[in-house]
Amino acid sequence: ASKRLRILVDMDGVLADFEGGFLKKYRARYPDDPYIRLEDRRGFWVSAQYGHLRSDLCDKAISIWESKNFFIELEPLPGAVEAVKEMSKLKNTDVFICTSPINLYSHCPYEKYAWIEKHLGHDFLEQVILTRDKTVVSADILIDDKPDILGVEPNPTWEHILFTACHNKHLPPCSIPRRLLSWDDDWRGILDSKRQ
Ligand code: DGP
Repeated sequence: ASKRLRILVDMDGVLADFEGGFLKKYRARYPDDPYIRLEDRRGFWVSAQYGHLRSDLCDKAISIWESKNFFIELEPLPGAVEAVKEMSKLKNTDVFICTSPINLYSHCPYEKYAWIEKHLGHDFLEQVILTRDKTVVSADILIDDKPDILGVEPNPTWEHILFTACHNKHLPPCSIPRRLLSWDDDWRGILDSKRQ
């Protein structure tokens, strides 16, 4: 049996290298300030860890992703573009990109669309969902690197698959969702397990 599947794929940290892009631009802009190596990142919120390192670094971190061209210039994560294209070609499979833009809307929403057109093609713009609350979107699977995905819906329809990132790889395996370690991992097997 093969029921039709709807998959939500997050963008930053799953398709686009937010952490790598952030660190590169932060170090270029603030070469004399301390920084956090990717292997030392803990917690989803970059600004929180930078603020903890030194209080003025919170606003400096935020200034990086609030800058024009930050989101459009993010590199795709290894295998991401190929995997999503392949996933969307599977029969009985609908793939949507589900991403939360930052609230400073001058550049980020525009650049997210431009990134998707550039890397996945114009037709993929039909599949974009911009929302700050992913719990109200219905799907079978949400592939996302954020460990706690909360919103107004207490019982989202999707199963959260945690995409491994520098900030979440040390979380204890109990109490957290199933993982996808990278796009080389068995995402097809996870989809098949939901088709029943
Ligand atoms: P999503 O991955 O769709 O849940 O979107 C979360 C966005 O928040 C993404 O662009 C990364 C960004 N982000 C990472 N750290 C921070 C932070 O400390 N503050 C804010 N405002 N955004 C952050």
